[in-house]
Amino acid sequence: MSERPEARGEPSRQVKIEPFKRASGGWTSVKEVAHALVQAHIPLAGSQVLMKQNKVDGFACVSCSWAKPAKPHPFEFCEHGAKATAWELTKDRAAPEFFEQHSLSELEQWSDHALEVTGRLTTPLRWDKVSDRYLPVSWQAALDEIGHELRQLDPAASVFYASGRASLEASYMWQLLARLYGNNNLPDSSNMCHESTSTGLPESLGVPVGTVTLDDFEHTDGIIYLGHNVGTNAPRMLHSLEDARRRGVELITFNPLREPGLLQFANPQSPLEMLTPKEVQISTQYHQLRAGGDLAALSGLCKWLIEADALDHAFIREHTHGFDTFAQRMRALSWEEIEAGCGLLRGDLAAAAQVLARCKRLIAIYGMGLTQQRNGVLNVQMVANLLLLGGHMGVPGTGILPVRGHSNVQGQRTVGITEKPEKANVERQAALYGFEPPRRKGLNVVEAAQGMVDGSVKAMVCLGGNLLRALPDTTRIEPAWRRLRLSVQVATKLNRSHVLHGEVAFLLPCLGRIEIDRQAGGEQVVTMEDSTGCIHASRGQAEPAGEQLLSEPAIIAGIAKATLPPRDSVPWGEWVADYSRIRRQIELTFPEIFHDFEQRMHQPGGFHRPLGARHREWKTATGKANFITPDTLDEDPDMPTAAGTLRLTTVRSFDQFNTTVYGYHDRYRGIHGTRMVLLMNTQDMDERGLEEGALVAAETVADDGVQRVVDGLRATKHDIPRGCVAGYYPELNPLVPLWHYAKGSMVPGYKCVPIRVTSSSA
Ligand SMILES: Nc1nc2c(c(=O)[nH]1)N[C@H]1C(S)=C(S)[C@@H](COP(=O)(O)OP(=O)(O)OC[C@H]3O[C@@H](n4cnc5c(=O)[nH]c(N)nc54)[C@H](O)[C@@H]3O)O[C@H]1N2
Ligand SMILES: Nc1nc2c(c(=O)[nH]1)N[C@H]1C(S)=C(S)[C@@H](COP(=O)(O)OP(=O)(O)OC[C@H]3O[C@@H](n4cnc5c(=O)[nH]c(N)nc54)[C@H](O)[C@@H]3O)O[C@H]1N2
Ligand SMILES: [Mo]
Repeated sequence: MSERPEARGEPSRQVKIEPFKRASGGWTSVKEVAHALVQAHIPLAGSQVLMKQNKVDGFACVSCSWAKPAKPHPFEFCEHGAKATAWELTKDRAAPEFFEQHSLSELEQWSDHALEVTGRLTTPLRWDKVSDRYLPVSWQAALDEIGHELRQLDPAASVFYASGRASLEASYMWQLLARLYGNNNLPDSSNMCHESTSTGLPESLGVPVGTVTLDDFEHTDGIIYLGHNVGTNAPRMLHSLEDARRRGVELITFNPLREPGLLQFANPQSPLEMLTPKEVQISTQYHQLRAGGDLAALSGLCKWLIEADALDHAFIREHTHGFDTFAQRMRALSWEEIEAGCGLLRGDLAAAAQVLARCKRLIAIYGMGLTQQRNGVLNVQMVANLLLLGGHMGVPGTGILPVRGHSNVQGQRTVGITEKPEKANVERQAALYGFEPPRRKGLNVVEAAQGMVDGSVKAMVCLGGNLLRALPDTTRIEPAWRRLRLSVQVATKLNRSHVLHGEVAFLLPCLGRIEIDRQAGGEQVVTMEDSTGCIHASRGQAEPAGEQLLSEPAIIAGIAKATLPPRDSVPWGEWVADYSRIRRQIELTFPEIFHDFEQRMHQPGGFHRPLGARHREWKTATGKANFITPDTLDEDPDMPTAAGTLRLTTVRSFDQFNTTVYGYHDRYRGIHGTRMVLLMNTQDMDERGLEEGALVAAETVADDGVQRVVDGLRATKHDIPRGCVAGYYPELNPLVPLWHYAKGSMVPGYKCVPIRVTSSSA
């Protein structure tokens, strides 16, 4: 099956592709903010809500998970944050009249952008088979029927998915609902994102999350930056990078694409720079390795450091385990295999290693380029190895920083949303609530998808997200999704995971985080955890998008009451009336992290969760930080060697938040008016006789008997290493086989998929 290049419900657009020449940020960003507000029909005068973004007593941005400083800038938001705010506060509504006019089979033809741009959902909806429409239903009737359906099913056949936006309060209730119901089927977006981190780091460092805080940026003298597009996906972090660079900190980047945010930055929020736009060079070295080449590149760096004896011997002796085996393996590697593995020259790696050797305090930062690989767990552990060689852990200015995705994805795991019961303090929950929690490991995202395909999963209950578009193998998952008995979606905006649905289907509208959440006990505050392990409060500021919207905690409580027998120890209604009661339960369940929760959450900048590795206390099996010796340099053990095979990496554009497509301008990559592109190396295009803009199809190279094709892509010359191509997520997800996931973490290998380019039949 192939994807349609254009979809209904969209005006035709002019396609323009041109190189981006300026620094990222700057005046364009400011104009874009205004444009986003106007487009969402938000008067500029009403944009004072933005002044509360990421502020003490304000709300935490719903876009990325970057830290919120204790002393915020006057405008503590970026262009994307402003866009995300405008997207949530839009005056447009997908009200019952809209659903009256459009059947779901018609809406199936609409693009992701066209669906979401219809506006906020306002009423609980139930799919009506006869008219093939979502029709309004009362909350009580919806909840009763959902409860009835869930009670009929074997708990093993139901899945409770969470995208990473819901608060700690909602997340805690969500995991308790699943466990009281009888399963650990609690996959979340982390399974497609930083699960490689949560799997790799506990073994290496005894922590499941990053160790770097904002303060560390002030004390470091070197940064290694791998597989993350900061200018697009965590722009506020550019403040920290900019400050560090002004102090002369070296910043070495490894990325197959030359991302402008990592090259130059003009701070659009600094009035001085607006007048005299002085750009800061962000990367002092930029290495365009081939997709999937990080294991080899990191091994090259480690080999150089070991052979040059640029090591912190005292630290290695006192604090680590496994160094000799690791060093031996690194020494034994040949430069030829390293060069072949990463596509970089020995000299390039040596130049980078020389800088690392000089750094007294080094921070390593990484994103999806490392985790969404078949050896994603090993990638993460190699980053830890590199830091351990120089003792860059547990003193100010050092550490590892996985840049998380959704604004509370890290926190959801912290309060128990995980398919692994041993990570959720279930014993304490058993004692608190007097029940026997399920002990069998639940389903992660890939396993849930496999379950849908083989028919063993019958119900998908989703707290946000757009799983159907986020998952790999779209064309195999879609028919499976339609075979579900029950699909329940708690959401703010319409997306494809709602338009396709199960036999019994509900779409339940919820409040967004920016909205005022009024309950019986008054206006409520919620909490979340950012990428630096910092937990802080967020208070909604805007009037709700509709009278019928319920908060996520209220909806979860409603589903729980309709599904589970009453239990005195779990007074769902009282918890919803006053969220501090939920926080009390979180504190009782996870006291080490959340003691004195209610007092500490309001501190400016929030409070940090305790992490042993931050002070060289190693909660690992050996009691030390462990060097993990890689058994391979290959990103992908199954990478086909057939001639003409290219490595496809799927990335985000400047104009999207995951599956939410705001628009069609990937400003920094100079691609406008379309997302159906394949960014190719000039020689790879010439070799295939492709002219600029030629329409092609991409086909996955795999021998599992399934044909995976996306047709109607425009081949476009781009600065990318030979043998690699790039394109957009989620349009290219039909090319990613469901079994193409990381060893150990099962994160789909979205960043290195073997494809070939064939002629288009579009
Ligand atoms: N505005 C905005 N912000 C976001 C999001 C969004 O969609 N829009 N999404 C949020 C979420 S959930 C997440 S997880 C994060 C994602 O943030 P990122 O981790 O930046 O995600 P991607 O856009 O997928 O880009 C990954 C980067 O890795 C590079 N890359 C690709 N393959 C490789 C490789 O093999 N090796 C190396 N070293 N690099 C590689 C790509 O060129 C790209 O620069 O951002 C979060 N923030
Ligand atoms: N090929 C490829 N695929 C990928 C990736 C990739 O890099 N490449 N990245 C993966 C990653 S890192 C991630 S995190 C996943 C993302 O996967 P998901 O988290 O499942 O998807 P999102 O696009 O973030 O979800 C968007 C929807 O969330 C709903 N929503 C927004 N705000 C709220 C809210 O406050 N409450 C509720 N209940 N709903 C809300 C809206 O209805 C919106 O349509 O995709 C993964 N898929
Ligand atoms: Mo993510």
